Amino acid sequence: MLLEGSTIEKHNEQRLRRHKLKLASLQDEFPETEQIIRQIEAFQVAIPSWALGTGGTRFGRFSEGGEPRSLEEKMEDVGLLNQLNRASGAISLHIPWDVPQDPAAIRQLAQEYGLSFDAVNSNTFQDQPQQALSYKFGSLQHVDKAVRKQAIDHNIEVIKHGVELGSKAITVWLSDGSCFPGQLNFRGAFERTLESLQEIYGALPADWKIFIEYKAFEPNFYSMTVGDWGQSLLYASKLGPKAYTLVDLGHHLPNANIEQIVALLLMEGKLAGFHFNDSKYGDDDLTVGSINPYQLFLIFNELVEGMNARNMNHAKDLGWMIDASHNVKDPLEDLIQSVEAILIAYAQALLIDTTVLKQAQAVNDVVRCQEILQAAYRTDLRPLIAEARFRKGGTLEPLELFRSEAIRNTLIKKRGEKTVATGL
Ligand code: LRH
Ligand code: MN
Repeated sequence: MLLEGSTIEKHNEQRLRRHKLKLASLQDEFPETEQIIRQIEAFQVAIPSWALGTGGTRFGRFSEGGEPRSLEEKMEDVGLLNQLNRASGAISLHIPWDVPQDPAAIRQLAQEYGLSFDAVNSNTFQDQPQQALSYKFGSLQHVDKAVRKQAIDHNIEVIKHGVELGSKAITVWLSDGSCFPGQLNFRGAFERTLESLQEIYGALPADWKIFIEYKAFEPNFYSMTVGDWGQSLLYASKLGPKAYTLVDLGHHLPNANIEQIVALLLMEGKLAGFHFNDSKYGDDDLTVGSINPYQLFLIFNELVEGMNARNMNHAKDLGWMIDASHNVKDPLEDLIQSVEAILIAYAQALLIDTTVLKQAQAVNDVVRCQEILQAAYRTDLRPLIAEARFRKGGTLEPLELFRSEAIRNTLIKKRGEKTVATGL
């Protein structure tokens, strides 16, 4: 369900004068606004195909209604998101939740919606109905070679699906680990997992990458076989130049300094990119920037500094993906807020005066350093994000338009109250 162009024009007309006033005051104060707007225009965030329905927890699931019933309808929703904010022009598929039955038709549909395919995700953390061997005790780490082979074959099959769609990377997140001391030989598990990953690495097309996603706990609660950035980097370094470490913001132990991890992975040229979300306790998969927006800003500060140090293309050289699950919010409203939070953190990081910051760091002027960072963080750059959207034909206020057009109601009329999307 795409919006009429006239609907967006009418929405923007009603807001344009107020928007231009706010924009002008920023342009007066900051000569770099034009540069920042252009960098925001180039920035695209991939939407997870598994987060277009209502998630839920083991305690319950409360559907919003009108959820996408197929990959085609999921692409329709991402197409709509992209029409609203012109910054969600990519979708990240999870196999087998979203198998492209007819790749040619799916590619055609993606073209119509202006979408590309970001990293594809394998799934050896659930047993599928027709599956021969169980992943109860792991997949690539499993003590049984036959189970490891089944998991390796699945990952190679996922790569094939990705190649058919034009994707250029596979994300491997393993739930593998142990729940009790003594259950697992850590060295054995690492060596078997590395050997398995080497077979998957060997199946990568020349221009592909493999993203090794780490996680501190859940669903295993004593050890995870890819439990932190160090372990993921160890795998990625032993695998080769096409292997990188993917940072899911919710996969750290409490109070981990994620921005420092990001700075060092970037320094090593081993940062794959991100699964953006937010959390207060565990892998809560909440809206990006909803709990700790300052941490997100500090992460983008390290990203901008580190990418510039390596002359990287901000928009293209890292994987910018959301990984969220919606328990009490409308999935599309949640994703609109998440993309906005990412673009705001990026814009604020671009506003940091890195020259004076380096000077203050060079003389250990700790107070000045904080003042320089927080001056950028405390600047409301939402008009720059809105201007970037507006220049690309998007809406000045995506959330307002989503609501004023009662899009969820339209989706419910079209799809029904009780539809359930595949995914988390
Ligand atoms: C694991 C994870 C991983 C996905 C899954 C949907 O917690 O972050 O990225 O495969 O969520
Ligand atoms: Mn993730």
